[in-house]
Amino acid sequence: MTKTLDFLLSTYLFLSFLVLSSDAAAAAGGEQTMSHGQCMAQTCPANADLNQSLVIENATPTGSNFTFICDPLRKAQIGIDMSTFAFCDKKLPYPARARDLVGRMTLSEKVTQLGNNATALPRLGLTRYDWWSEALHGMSNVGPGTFFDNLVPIATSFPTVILTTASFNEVLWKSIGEAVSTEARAAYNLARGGLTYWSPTINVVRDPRWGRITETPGEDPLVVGTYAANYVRGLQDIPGTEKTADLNSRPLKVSACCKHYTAYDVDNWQGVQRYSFDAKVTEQDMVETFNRPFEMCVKDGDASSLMCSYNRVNGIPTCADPKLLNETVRGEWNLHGYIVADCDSVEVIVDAHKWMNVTNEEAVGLSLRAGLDLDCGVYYTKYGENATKIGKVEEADIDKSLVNLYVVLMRLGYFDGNPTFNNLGKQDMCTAQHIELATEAARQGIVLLKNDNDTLPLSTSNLRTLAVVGPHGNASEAMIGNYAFDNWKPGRPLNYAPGCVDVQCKDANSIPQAVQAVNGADATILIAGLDLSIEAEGLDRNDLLLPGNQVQLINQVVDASKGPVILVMMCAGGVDINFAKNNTKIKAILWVGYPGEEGGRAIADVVFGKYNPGGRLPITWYQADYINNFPMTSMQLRPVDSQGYPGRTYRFFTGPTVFPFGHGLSYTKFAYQLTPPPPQKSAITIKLNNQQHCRDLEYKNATAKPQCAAMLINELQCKEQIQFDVEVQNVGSKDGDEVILVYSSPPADIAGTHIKQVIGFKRISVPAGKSQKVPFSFNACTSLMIVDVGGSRLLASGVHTITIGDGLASFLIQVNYN
Ligand SMILES: *[C@@H]1O[C@H](CO)[C@@H](O)[C@H](O)[C@H]1NC(C)=O
Ligand SMILES: *[C@@H]1O[C@H](CO)[C@@H](O)[C@H](O)[C@H]1NC(C)=O
Ligand SMILES: *[C@@H]1O[C@H](CO)[C@@H](O)[C@H](O)[C@H]1NC(C)=O
Ligand SMILES: *[C@@H]1O[C@H](CO)[C@@H](O)[C@H](O)[C@H]1NC(C)=O
Ligand SMILES: *[C@@H]1O[C@H](CO)[C@@H](O)[C@H](O)[C@H]1NC(C)=O
Ligand SMILES: *[C@@H]1O[C@H](CO)[C@@H](O)[C@H](O)[C@H]1NC(C)=O
Ligand SMILES: *[C@@H]1O[C@H](CO)[C@@H](O)[C@H](O)[C@H]1NC(C)=O
Ligand SMILES: *[C@@H]1O[C@H](CO)[C@@H](O)[C@H](O)[C@H]1NC(C)=O
Ligand SMILES: *[C@@H]1O[C@H](CO)[C@@H](O)[C@H](O)[C@H]1NC(C)=O
Ligand SMILES: CC(=O)N[C@H]1CO[C@H](CO)[C@@H](O)[C@@H]1O
Repeated sequence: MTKTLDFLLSTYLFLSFLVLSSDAAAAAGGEQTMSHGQCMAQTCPANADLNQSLVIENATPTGSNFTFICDPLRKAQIGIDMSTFAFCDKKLPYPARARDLVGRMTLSEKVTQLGNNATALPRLGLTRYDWWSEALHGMSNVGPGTFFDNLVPIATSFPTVILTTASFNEVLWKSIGEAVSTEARAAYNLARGGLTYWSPTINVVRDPRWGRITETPGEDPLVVGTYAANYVRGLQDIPGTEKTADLNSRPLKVSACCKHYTAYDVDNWQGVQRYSFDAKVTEQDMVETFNRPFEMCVKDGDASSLMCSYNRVNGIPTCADPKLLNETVRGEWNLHGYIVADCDSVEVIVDAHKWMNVTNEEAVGLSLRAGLDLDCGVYYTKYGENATKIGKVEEADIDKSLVNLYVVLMRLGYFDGNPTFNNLGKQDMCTAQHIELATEAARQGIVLLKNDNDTLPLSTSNLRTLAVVGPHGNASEAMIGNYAFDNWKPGRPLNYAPGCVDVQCKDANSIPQAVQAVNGADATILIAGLDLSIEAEGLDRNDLLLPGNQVQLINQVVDASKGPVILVMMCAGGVDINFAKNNTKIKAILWVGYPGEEGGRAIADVVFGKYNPGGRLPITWYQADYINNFPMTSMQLRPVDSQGYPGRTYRFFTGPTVFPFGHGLSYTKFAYQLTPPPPQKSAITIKLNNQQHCRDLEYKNATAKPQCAAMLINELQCKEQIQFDVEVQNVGSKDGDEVILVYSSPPADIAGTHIKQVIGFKRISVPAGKSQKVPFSFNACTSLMIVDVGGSRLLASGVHTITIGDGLASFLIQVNYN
């Protein structure tokens, strides 16, 4: 019986995802050309241009007809012996080969290669290449570099990133990247996909109103950066070559891209558009919050691309800012790869920002000089040649950018082939293994927010009638009905009613039907929340409430239910559901994000106890009044006392929440113990030499300030490690997963610091009654770091606190300088 219920629920939800996904596709397609939404296509137009990649039209999955730029066999096809070009000489390093190639081009040929749609240069044996493909949570056809048709109709759609992040499982994050890149390589072999993917989205969620929370790994910079590094490594790394010393020759499976750099998290809020928004950002927030995930994506993930954003930062468009691009990304972080513009962001410099009234040619010149290599759009290709002729562009800047681009294509095997992947084909898309991984990601991400009296999991043995209610099932109604008539065993009805025609729930007319449906049911599952009509790219929220009459629907259904009510919240951003949290008839609440193509199965597994949930919220769920009198456009993370603005994220906000960052329950219970117990206070003593200078810090209590308040981390050796073991015991009666979150807090008297910050985490599985010892090791500089008002990274002296979990264990570390 469980199986039937599972199947019903899965099918029902699967259908709602079809609706969600096609909405996403429509929303993306319907927007201006400058936008690019991320979604999975389930059914796709055949906008086939078979010349986009180097594959012979009827190539087989075995790759027998697979070809590449320098393939000697191309002589028969194009009449050029490619081996006569030095850029095809495998003995030379990639940058030298790329310089040779660029050196053979005329200025106008060069310029044709600077847009995402890089045209063929038959004279040099170059074919057309579209750089724009997307793989946010599975291959997508949003970019023209990838398309689906009868040959490759579909790719595996993993849960949206915010839900996958809630698993707090690094291995899972990387595995998804690996599965996606395998499908991408297979699609490339079949001439349906590119090699360069503009994913992941790694902007920190600063404000709960942001429409793109679904795409991101949440509000903590370290969690976001850790997700980024893992997903990028999953996409890019070829086993055995990860450690290649020369990063300019490190082979790539596909190329990943960290986006959108930086301080980009206002889409369209009360008329403020990302295309003209000027984010006023302090250097402190930049280093500590906005840039940290990008730094980790480039340094730890070795991403081969980074995308600048639409907005300005402190007056300067990010895509034309030499400090942000050339100096920081290329200089300080040492990017090995190319920098790309968000689509048409060079154009918006002129048209939307009207920045310094620059001309088209000047915008192109300033962007190229700042370090922007590739334009997603046509500005570089359209104005690049004239701009050079009139002296707004140095041809040397074009050459440098083209070398960056071709080196990445060479690392991908675009010039020399990559036999490792030749056998990938149709049979590698949507494999049973990938679908299982998508299901597992949803299971691991789902968060149990409330579970009074252990109401979940539902036991099917005494469940005769189940009611499923909620606006998320629009398309599935007929299907559920059919199924119920045809296959549902007599005597065990499933009553389904949406209650509202859609998520916006503008009229209350169909609420009575939902109330009717729960009548007599032994349990009610209420599926509520948001969708892409409420929160999406180009669409920020104005409130944190359930839309329309959803609250009314929920309350009336709850009142009419005789059995327990389970509320399933489908949304990315947090929603104020205090009314439901407080309602004693709503026994359990689950958050399921937007759980991907296998989400229905995962939800059923959790509801009926086949899977014990262990996910944790990667964002704070604020109360609705949090955003009153506080514009989304103020970028500060810290409270602004003079204006009465509260702080943002768990690091800076001390007020009441609906559910805090890191919240998540289990069907079992865990106990923590530090083994062996560390001394009450450990000490790290760092001896300074007389070349080293102490840094001052503002203290709330000046008399508490130590003589040497802090040191610049750059000036320390930073060898000290903080090591401990946590013994996690499953003291309940069910096997389960536990996420162990570790935080540090700085000395209490320092003014203007974070309350606490995540320094690491691990997800483990512990059988009932068993325990597991989990070792942790943290670098003291990285993990106790604070960033001062000028953006310097410091290790402060004084007493720091390490907290494990929600205060389940903690100890102190005294840092001394002498
Ligand atoms: C691909 O290129 C060939 C030769 O250049 C041309 O004949 C054909 O029309 C092109 N196909 C498409 C779909 O553009
Ligand atoms: C790419 O550019 C070529 C011209 O070089 C054009 O024919 C083609 O339509 C463009 N493709 C896309 C997808 O924009
Ligand atoms: C870019 O960085 C390099 C090396 O750090 C520096 O020499 C050059 O002047 C910079 N260019 C611009 C335009 O900032
Ligand atoms: C841009 O041009 C407008 C109209 O000519 C002028 O009012 C404005 O001051 C100019 N802005 C800058 C930054 O030069
Ligand atoms: C480039 O300059 C030429 C000569 O001034 C002009 O005719 C042409 O329209 C310009 N092209 C663009 C795209 O502005
Ligand atoms: C749990 O069940 C007991 C006994 O039925 C009841 O008294 C109590 O109020 C319930 N608690 C909650 C939080 O529902
Ligand atoms: C829901 O279904 C109805 C009837 O089929 C349709 O008119 C309506 O547009 C659908 N709403 C959404 C959001 O798909
Ligand atoms: C929920 O309960 C809390 C604590 O009792 C109370 O402060 C809050 O006002 C209640 N909220 C709602 C929406 O009922
Ligand atoms: C300030 O710090 C000093 C030294 O630690 C301590 O004695 C004093 O009580 C503190 N004052 C306040 C108001 O906390
Ligand atoms: C399977 C397939 O398409 N094979 C083709 C590979 O290319 C050779 C030469 O062009 C053709 O003869 C094969 O039919």
